[in-house]
Amino acid sequence: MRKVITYGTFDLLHHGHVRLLERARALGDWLVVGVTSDGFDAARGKISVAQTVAERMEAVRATGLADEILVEEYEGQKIDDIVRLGIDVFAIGSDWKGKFDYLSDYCEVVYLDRTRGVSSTQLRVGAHNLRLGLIGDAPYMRKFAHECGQLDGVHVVCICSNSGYSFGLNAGITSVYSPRDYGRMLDEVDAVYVATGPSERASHVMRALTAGKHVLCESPIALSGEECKSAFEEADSRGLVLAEGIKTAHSTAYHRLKLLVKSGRIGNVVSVDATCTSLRRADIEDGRGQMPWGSLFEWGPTALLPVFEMLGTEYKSLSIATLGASEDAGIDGFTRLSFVYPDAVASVKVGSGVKSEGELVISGTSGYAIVPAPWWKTEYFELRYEDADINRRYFYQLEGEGIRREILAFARAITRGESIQTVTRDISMGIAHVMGEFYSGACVTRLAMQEGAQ
Ligand code: C2G
Repeated sequence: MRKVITYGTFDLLHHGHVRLLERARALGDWLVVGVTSDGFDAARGKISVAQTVAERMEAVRATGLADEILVEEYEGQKIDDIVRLGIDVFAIGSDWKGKFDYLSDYCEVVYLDRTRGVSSTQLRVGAHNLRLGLIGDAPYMRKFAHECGQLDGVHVVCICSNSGYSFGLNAGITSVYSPRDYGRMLDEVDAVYVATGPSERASHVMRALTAGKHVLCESPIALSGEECKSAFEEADSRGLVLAEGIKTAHSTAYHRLKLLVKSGRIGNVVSVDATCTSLRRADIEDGRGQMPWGSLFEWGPTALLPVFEMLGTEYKSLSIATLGASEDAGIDGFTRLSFVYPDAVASVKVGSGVKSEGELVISGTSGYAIVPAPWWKTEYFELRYEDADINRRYFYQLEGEGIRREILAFARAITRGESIQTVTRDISMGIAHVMGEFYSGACVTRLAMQEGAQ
């Protein structure tokens, strides 16, 4: 018996896939089809797959063309499968021409012509085709626009910013408005990404919502709990998606760490200590960025995320010490937040123009988790114990610093009604409340910061 094998994602199965399977089957007497696992696709950067592996396998089974179906889970598995199953022919579409020649050491390799005019990408675009407008001047908006370009069906059509002209041209965006014309931009889009400064952000969110547009807003959404609450109430009353953007929340390593801690792998959590700093002020001075924001506004939400996710938002007390902030709150250079919970403590340190070890440590009653710097975009963490023999290291690939997954979750929330599980309302409210405490001056000790000779 001549055995043939082929592999693929087979997302939203279409006649191009079916023709491929028919021709592969005709090459022998028995066809094995390897369907990629969700994790394997994510690892090879294919994250906008619409269906789960179970749905995709069912679609392949329903064609009646596969004699055997298996899941492809890891790089190199093709060799394992070919040897283990005694495969005679490996067949794959011509878009892979040359890429699998190395398999000819194990069996015959055949490239079959790809069917023109149909693709999963095209079908996915039909499923969600989102016109997105960006407003703000943050340097990372360029990265954001780039990541949108990596996804099917999400199109940045215009930008509203003071520095938008050159940025817009670079990103290939045709409509560029000044912030005065925000209303005109809103007319052109289905959804907005808001990354403006502290004093304007909440009003930009509100204007978009009242114009009936979905919003993805960099965290913090607002500078007080009440403002944040009314933004969510506005979104709910209009049936719109309002998502708070913290890219770390979409990082696979961070998410897995959270699951391990929640399942008790380090015992009860007694302390969460998160530090995030950058010297980005230097970039601002040489014109590469322009964020006259304080460190708490810039870094606070990211650093607060693990605190609120591990310990909740019901702390007993909060005290804030800040260096370099002017009396009207504004531009802090370094800020430390100390939380006391009924049975735990937490500390957050953030700095702009200050450098420290940007790590995350979660201490528990049986061990601790450590995420080395820069923990907010890590691909790696460790669980450590008194007995070092049982320490474990975990690695996960991070595509696009989590931004790509963040955009995808937002797009899916709009087009498919999927709820966003990453940054919950509770956390959004907790972050806005901390911002409120800081900007109102409650529980804040202000210290002068010495100007360093840089
Ligand atoms: N295909 C085709 N014609 C199309 C679209 C796809 O012949 N119009 C073929 C592809 O060439 C591939 C198979 O259908 O052989 C499955 O395609 P995808 O689902 O896009 O999977 P792919 O990403 O190509 O995965 O390990 C996975 C494999 O390397 C291939």
